[in-house]
Amino acid sequence: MKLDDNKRDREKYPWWKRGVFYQIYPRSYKDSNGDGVGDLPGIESVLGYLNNGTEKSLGIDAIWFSPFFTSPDRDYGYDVSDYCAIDPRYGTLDDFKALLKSAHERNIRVLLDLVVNHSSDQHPWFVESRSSRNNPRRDWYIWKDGRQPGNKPPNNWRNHFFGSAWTWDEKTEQYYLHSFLKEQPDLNWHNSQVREAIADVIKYWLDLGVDGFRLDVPHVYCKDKQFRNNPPFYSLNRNIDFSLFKDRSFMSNLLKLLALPELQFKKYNQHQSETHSVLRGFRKVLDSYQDKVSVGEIIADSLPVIVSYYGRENDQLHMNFYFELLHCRWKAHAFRRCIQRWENALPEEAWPVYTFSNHDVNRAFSRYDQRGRGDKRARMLALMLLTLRGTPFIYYGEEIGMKEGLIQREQLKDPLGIKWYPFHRGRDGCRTPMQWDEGMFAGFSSHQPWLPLSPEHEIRNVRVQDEQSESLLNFFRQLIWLRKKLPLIVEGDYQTYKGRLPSGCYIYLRQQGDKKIAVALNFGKRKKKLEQLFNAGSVKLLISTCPTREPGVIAFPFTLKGEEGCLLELSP
Ligand code: TEU
Repeated sequence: MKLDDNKRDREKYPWWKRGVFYQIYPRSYKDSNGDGVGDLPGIESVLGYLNNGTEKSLGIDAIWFSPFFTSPDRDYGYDVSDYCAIDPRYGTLDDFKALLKSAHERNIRVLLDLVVNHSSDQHPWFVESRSSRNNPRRDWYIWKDGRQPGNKPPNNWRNHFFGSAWTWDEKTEQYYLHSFLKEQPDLNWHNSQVREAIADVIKYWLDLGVDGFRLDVPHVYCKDKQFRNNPPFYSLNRNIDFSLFKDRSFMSNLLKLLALPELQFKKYNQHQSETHSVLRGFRKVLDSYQDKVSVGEIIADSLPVIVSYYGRENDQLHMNFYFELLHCRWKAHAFRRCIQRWENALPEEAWPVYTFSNHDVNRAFSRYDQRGRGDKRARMLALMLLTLRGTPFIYYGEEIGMKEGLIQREQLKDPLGIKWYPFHRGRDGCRTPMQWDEGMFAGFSSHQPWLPLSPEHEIRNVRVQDEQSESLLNFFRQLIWLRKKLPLIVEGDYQTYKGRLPSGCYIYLRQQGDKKIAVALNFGKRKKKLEQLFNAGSVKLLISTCPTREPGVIAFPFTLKGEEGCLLELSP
């Protein structure tokens, strides 16, 4: 049967390729019951801000929620003790159903965070598993005898947060494996019952109407069956693409170096080939429903390795994050190369995802805020995020230019910060409460929030920026709604401008048939003159990051201001 054009387009560009995604960290979005912690009814009460169907709202199409499942919060939700229950601090299952219904009524899809490399040590599965060596669930986690002599840990694997990946259990006299905290024991993905149990979790939420999942560290699921020691970091046998390092910021490279206390190349405890079969299994479950999606948090220093998780002809994850973009230096050529690399690495059927911030890294605004340049740069980032070829993920608060929170040592919550302070202040700074207004608690809560507000919340908030036509918030809104009117932002090819350009400029073209738009970005502080662009006959400015620049037809030579980005429509 021949598909009509519309249907074929819908299949080639389903909702998750067209949509703009938004990540919410539920603890910090909106508190409805005055306990200083965000919750589901709170989120439901502000859905209209995300999308009310008009250009006065952000126009968000899908939300990814960081975990709100029952959790002892040793890793703030990333240690789940019941995959099918809502933690009472966030609300009830009925609250979730109501939130999902309201979101769907607003055409907002909902993605949950599937954290199944590990569970919490309080999960009944682990409680059973550790209760005795012959408990039927013993093999659901990874237990090993100590190495003799001396009863040392079974091998040299280290966890991602520092220290051995093995913890001794006094009662049953064996070690269990944890790739993160000792309160986050790793599930045994070689056990078929575990696979079935997690498939049931996935089905449980899909049956309730959830639209998909973000997958936490899927590359860590399967481990070497022989538990071989990892080779030292400097061994040659490594999947590292050193060219990636030259486009990363100094801080990112430094942190990478500081993370070397792991001092090993994680050859045997991540990126094992069996993991691909787990993901193919997930995909089959998702595909047995309609219109579901998965996005993976694959971390690797090699793009072919990341790309392998899309599977053959995309039979694994629908999308994978591209974290290189979160580490890029503020240089035109760094961004150009970084994006081109991803474009080159992806097979045709694999769909890109872009994001500049999430709950694990310093907020993009502050990363690029050197000498107070954050405001201009945040607008350029927004322009890139919403016009590159791929699905954009906005991190809550990014749209109002929220800054990284300044968290004192005694206020730290994140175990990573508590462990590493002052070398690494942890991840609390990017998880501070959403800023709704200039009130004492920023309209987030009526009570002292669980983390302090980030700086300048008096101006960096929704209420104030809603009223200013030139605010970052209104720039995001304009861009997102413009994007919806220009299908070629989704469907068009991506191509870097290869002609002569003034230094510090990066220009890319998005093209579909004879329709073309170009994005011209000046990363430098000084103005730059463009002589011509892609031999276009006439060029219309659709939107500029510079609020005083009027849209309309432009003539060449055209001068880009310092740290200005323009979205241009080209005609023959
Ligand atoms: O992150 C995986 C991960 O490796 C990062 O946490 C990284 O090591 C860390 O941010 C260093 O800066 C995922 C989640 O996104 C993270 O929040 C969880 O803590 C982690 O998994 C464990 O579930």
